Amino acid sequence: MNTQLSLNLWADTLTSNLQPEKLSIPDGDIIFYPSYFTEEESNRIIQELFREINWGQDKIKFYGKEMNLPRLTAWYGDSGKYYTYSNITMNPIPWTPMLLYIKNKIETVAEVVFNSVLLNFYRNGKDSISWHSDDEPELGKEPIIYSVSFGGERKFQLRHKYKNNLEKIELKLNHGSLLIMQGKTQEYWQHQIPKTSKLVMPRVNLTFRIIK
Ligand SMILES: O=C(O)CCC(=O)C(=O)O
Ligand SMILES: [Mn+2]
Repeated sequence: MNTQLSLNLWADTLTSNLQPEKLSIPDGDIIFYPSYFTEEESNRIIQELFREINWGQDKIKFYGKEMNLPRLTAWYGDSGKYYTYSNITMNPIPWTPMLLYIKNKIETVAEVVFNSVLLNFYRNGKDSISWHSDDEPELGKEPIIYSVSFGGERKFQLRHKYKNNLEKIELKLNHGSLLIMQGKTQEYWQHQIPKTSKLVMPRVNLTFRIIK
């Protein structure tokens, strides 16, 4: 092995951190790995995702009016795993080698195998996703969602659906991080990425899911 390559591999093991942080929240189960992917690897991944993903502009009906979703999206996965989301039924595009690489890498800490991924591209601070739970019937009971982020850091907020006395929870989803939501999280909590007036870099988020 040449010296440069072995130094790079050594640097990679030093900066990738597989130590999870468990959030203690009532009625939910959330685990966060701030640097699941190294910075170098994350840079490589985001460049490829910008280039190769078939990003689309979906629309939603809001009070009878058609509006663009404030982000670009794409849906990849095993064939036949249809997914309905905001009244849009999506047919998955077959996995690319890069998506399979990310999927295999996160499955090393998962006890499940994912069969699909929803990708969101937040072009700037005006792009967002508003309060929702990932509780569509095709995800089954207690969905396991592995959410990977690359690019500009954005605020991720959680609020309890019924206990109004609980404070909102806020996390920063940074380049290379992995957020796991499982157990009763979707039943009791909603989450969002709010818009921001701060200057933020473009961001790609991938939520790996299991469609039953
Ligand atoms: O971009 C994110 O971190 C969250 C995306 C999300 O909640 C979703 O796609 O359901
Ligand atoms: Mn979600």
